[in-house]
Amino acid sequence: MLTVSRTLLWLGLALTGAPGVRSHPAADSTSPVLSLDVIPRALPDSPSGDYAPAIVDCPRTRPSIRLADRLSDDEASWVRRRRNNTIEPMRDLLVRAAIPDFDAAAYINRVRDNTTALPNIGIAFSGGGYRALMNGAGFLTAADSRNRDLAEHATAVAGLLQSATYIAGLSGGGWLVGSVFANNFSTVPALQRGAEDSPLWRFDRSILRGPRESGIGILNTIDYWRTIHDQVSAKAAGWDTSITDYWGRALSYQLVNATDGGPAYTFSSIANSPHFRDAEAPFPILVADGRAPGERIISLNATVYEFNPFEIGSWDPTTYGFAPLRWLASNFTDGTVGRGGGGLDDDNRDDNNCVRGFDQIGFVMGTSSSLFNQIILQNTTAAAADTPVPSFVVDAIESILRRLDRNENDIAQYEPNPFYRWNPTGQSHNADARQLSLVDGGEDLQNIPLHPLIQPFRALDVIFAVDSSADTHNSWPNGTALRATYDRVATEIGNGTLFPAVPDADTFINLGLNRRPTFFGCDAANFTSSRINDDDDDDDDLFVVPPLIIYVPNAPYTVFSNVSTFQPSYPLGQRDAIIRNGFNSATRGNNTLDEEWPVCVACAVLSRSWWKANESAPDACARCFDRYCWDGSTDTAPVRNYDPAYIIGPDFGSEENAAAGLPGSRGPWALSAMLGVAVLMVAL
Ligand SMILES: *[C@@H]1O[C@H](CO)[C@@H](O)[C@H](O)[C@H]1NC(C)=O
Ligand SMILES: *[C@@H]1O[C@H](CO)[C@@H](O)[C@H](O)[C@H]1NC(C)=O
Ligand SMILES: *[C@@H]1O[C@H](CO)[C@@H](O)[C@H](O)[C@H]1NC(C)=O
Ligand SMILES: *[C@@H]1O[C@H](CO)[C@@H](O)[C@H](O)[C@H]1NC(C)=O
Ligand SMILES: *[C@@H]1O[C@H](CO)[C@@H](O)[C@H](O)[C@H]1NC(C)=O
Ligand SMILES: *[C@@H]1O[C@H](CO)[C@@H](O)[C@H](O)[C@H]1NC(C)=O
Ligand SMILES: *[C@@H]1O[C@H](CO)[C@@H](O)[C@H](O)[C@H]1NC(C)=O
Ligand SMILES: *[C@@H]1O[C@H](CO)[C@@H](O)[C@H](O)[C@H]1NC(C)=O
Ligand SMILES: *[C@@H]1O[C@H](CO)[C@@H](O)[C@H](O)[C@H]1NC(C)=O
Ligand SMILES: *[C@@H]1O[C@H](CO)[C@@H](O)[C@H](O)[C@H]1NC(C)=O
Ligand SMILES: CC(=O)N[C@H]1CO[C@H](CO)[C@@H](O)[C@@H]1O
Ligand SMILES: CC(=O)N[C@H]1CO[C@H](CO)[C@@H](O)[C@@H]1O
Repeated sequence: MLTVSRTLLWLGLALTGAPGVRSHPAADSTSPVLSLDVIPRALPDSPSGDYAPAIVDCPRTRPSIRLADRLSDDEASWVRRRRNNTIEPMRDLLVRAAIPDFDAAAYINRVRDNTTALPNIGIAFSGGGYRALMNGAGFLTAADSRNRDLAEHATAVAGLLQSATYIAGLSGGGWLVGSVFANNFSTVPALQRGAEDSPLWRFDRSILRGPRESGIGILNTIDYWRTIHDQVSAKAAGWDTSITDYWGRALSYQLVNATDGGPAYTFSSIANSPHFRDAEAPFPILVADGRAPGERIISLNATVYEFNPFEIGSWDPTTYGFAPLRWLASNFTDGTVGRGGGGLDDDNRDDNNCVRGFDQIGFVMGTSSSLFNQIILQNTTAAAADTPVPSFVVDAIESILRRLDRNENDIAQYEPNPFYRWNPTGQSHNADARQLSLVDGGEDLQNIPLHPLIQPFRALDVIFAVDSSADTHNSWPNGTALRATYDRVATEIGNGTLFPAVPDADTFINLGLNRRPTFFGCDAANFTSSRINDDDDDDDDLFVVPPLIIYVPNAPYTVFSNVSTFQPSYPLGQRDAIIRNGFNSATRGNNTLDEEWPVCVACAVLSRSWWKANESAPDACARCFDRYCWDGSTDTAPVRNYDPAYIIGPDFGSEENAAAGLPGSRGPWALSAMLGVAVLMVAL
């Protein structure tokens, strides 16, 4: 009876999120009474019920850091279930592609129980602010078989999301992935529709002004910032804060469909959401870079950290460990929490307690995109007169800057450092630092989050890399992100990762590799191939060949989607037009640019499987590979100007476009639209 009422009390507290609750120890262990199946834990999982983390009792099995010498047990068992769930969608996708002279259904049936032979798919969304979010959202729309009304046009990639094991995002791409997973694995069209009385995906209103309303009623700019300021102050009472806290909170209003941007939502609680629990969605990963103490410039030598629903950590030898994300900000020392004996600290406090709620989802998204702290900074420190950010926020940020040093304004502060005194390789840069400083995942130029996806333990066969980087003077990508990853794998910190060769920027532009999808690493035989036997008999030996990369660059299919990285707001018509442009990129204009595009995607997905089985690809695939694979040739003539023209023609199907003030809008826009029609009519 006593147990029951205590359980109910705990449940009540947990569900109402009463501030300061110290959870019953059993709650976080694998007690049969309080197992996950029984407790309907939802996403707003922070024990404070608000933005601030809270001190709680440690679970019976104390959280600890593990070596990065394998997948975590949680991930490994989750992935087993996920891969099983990808079989049917993948079969549908491959059958629909109808590769001539190839029976995809029979093939998948044959390899379904062989994890080595069954294609293992990842998707990566680059950084690039709202541009990256929107362009990536177009790809995601096409890849999601739940968008049935659009799926008939998206035959090449529809169901790719359902077939993928991993999905990674960085900075603006992380907003996309984070927003989808924070909102119960919503589809992109649902996010575009938004929600009543909610600022969800209302990018027409600047993040500086804040929303008109947020669940509870009308907000004004002062109330908005006052709420954010109060939340960050509550956290600051117990933990170090940075500008990223303000930035992440502001972002959340647009990305998380809950009152005040869901202050109690954590990244680790994605693990409790139904789609993730049932492995019906891919494994989401966000990326940030580590900044060593005293370091200013982020180079390729920076440690790359990842956040996933179970862990935060790095595969790089400079950290080589993972902490359980849920317990971030507990006092880890050399991999364990507390002195073990339940000692008291100087303030007579029990230093063996644990902390939960630090991995707030907006803070994680803000960390991955900390470069955008600039949007707040440049507009707060500028002429206060017409800035919409109220002075009390400016003052708070100024005081953080004074504390930090102005050059560190892109930083997210993680204190205590979970990797304090953790140095299994002797190569750590920050084992002695109390703080772990993380910055925007794109600052090392690896602007596509490929690092987590090329880890040999994840054994991916193919990665769709959606690149919305602003590399050229006109904010189009030129392959810099791929080159950065290629260069890094060859260095010591690359630690055995592999990546296919990619050419220089001029070649990318001269050969048009950034104006159409391009496959890199098609020929597996071009790598010295061998196999790491992991000494068990479950057929998941690691092949020492990198995944095939399907590079999907942002290009002007139907709209000039090269909007400036720091543009703070977008009319909804422009938002939707850029998303459609990304859709047209993923589908080659609904196959109008290449009716064999679905065959070519299917060939790329199966390519590594055929190679592993020593089988040759069907003839139709050879034609695809001729067309889409980079064949190693270069054209390094210096590019003076890269001003790509429409690949399809202006997206005049929507009147919003013309109204949205897009580049070349109104007069010229309408004119080019009419010209487009004329050209089409002549062509027909
Ligand atoms: C694989 O998925 C099927 C449903 O698609 C299910 O019936 C089966 O139990 C699953 N197998 C495993 C090992 O999870
Ligand atoms: C989440 O999505 C699932 C499946 O689409 C749905 O059944 C469930 O009601 C949703 N949950 C919430 C809280 O919206
Ligand atoms: C947003 O939340 C509202 C209220 O909970 C819900 O009805 C709606 O489906 C949600 N929309 C999305 C896109 O998550
Ligand atoms: C990166 O680290 C290597 C040694 O590990 C060093 O030789 C190189 O100079 C470093 N590069 C930069 C840019 O710090
Ligand atoms: C962590 O250690 C610091 C410094 O000793 C202490 O102030 C803090 O209370 C500890 N936190 C917890 C949750 O025990
Ligand atoms: C390619 O992009 C990089 C930045 O990522 C830029 O410095 C370089 O000038 C660009 N080169 C060309 C030819 O566009
Ligand atoms: C976008 O690219 C076009 C050329 O392709 C260029 O004319 C335009 O100025 C660019 N817009 C931005 C914002 O850079
Ligand atoms: C392709 O189909 C989608 C979905 O119907 C549509 O929005 C888009 O405009 C089409 N693209 C072209 C180039 O017609
Ligand atoms: C699984 O597939 C791999 C690669 O094709 C092959 O080497 C291995 O023999 C297969 N295992 C079984 C049990 O068929
Ligand atoms: C094959 O590998 C070599 C050596 O890494 C590289 O230079 C070449 O570009 C690669 N070819 C292709 C087509 O990737
Ligand atoms: C709303 C606003 O003032 N936005 C400005 C913030 O700062 C950037 C960079 O200086 C400007 O481009 C925005 O217009
Ligand atoms: C393949 C490879 O080189 N792996 C190394 C990665 O780093 C750890 C820690 O330094 C080594 O133990 C691995 O051998």
